Amino acid sequence: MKSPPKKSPTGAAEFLGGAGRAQDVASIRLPNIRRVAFAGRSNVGKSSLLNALAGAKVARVSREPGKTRELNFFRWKKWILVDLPGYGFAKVSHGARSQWGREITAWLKSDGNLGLVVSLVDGRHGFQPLDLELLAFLRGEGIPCLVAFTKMDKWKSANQRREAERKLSSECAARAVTDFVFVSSTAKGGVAPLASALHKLKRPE
Ligand SMILES: Nc1nc2c(ncn2[C@@H]2O[C@H](COP(=O)(O)OP(=O)(O)OP(=O)(O)O)[C@@H](O)[C@H]2O)c(=O)[nH]1
Ligand SMILES: [Mg+2]
Repeated sequence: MKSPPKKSPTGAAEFLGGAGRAQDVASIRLPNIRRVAFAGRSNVGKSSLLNALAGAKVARVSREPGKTRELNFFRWKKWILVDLPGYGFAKVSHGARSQWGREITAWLKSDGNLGLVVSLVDGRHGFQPLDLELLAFLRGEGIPCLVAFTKMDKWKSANQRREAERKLSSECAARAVTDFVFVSSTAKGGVAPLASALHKLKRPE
């Protein structure tokens, strides 16, 4: 797919711009409303979840990891949704990977309007070391975080899914993670838990 459309067909979500570096974000004139950022390993489903939430294919999705290379900003309702490049992408050099990490953390630290980071974790694998690093960073910075376990449609039966949810819930308990949801971008209604969590966010002062 080429560059994201300026507006979704329904007009519900609007692409505001993308930045390869934290310092370039300032050149995108972002409205003074809360940002909700989607962070997680490459291919975990960040762009898909953003699209499912907004009800429009505004962010680029790919089977190939490493699709999102910029911080992409979308206006949706009263929020700015931020699609972040993924971390842990094996095909890029170590230097490029740490550069990405630096850019993302620099932006997360500097954006005064950041309301929430949705930390996406593949529901089939649970927390990986880089996910735990992100959580530790967010905690250290006092940035509110909601863990979203993704691809929950991949379980073959309701029983398997229930068992997976039980295991993931205890992983959360072990790590003192209290805010988490189970989502699927492909299942109809699979993002309802995320939407309701967002609606509970405090409005900007
Ligand atoms: N079954 C299933 N597949 C999903 C789901 N979410 C994403 N996918 C698939 O996973 C792949 C990666 O999705 P993306 O949304 O591009 O992932 P990303 O985290 O934005 O990836 P990068 O931009 O590369 O970091 C695509 O093939 C999606 O169709 C889901 O909830 N269920
Ligand atoms: Mg992406």
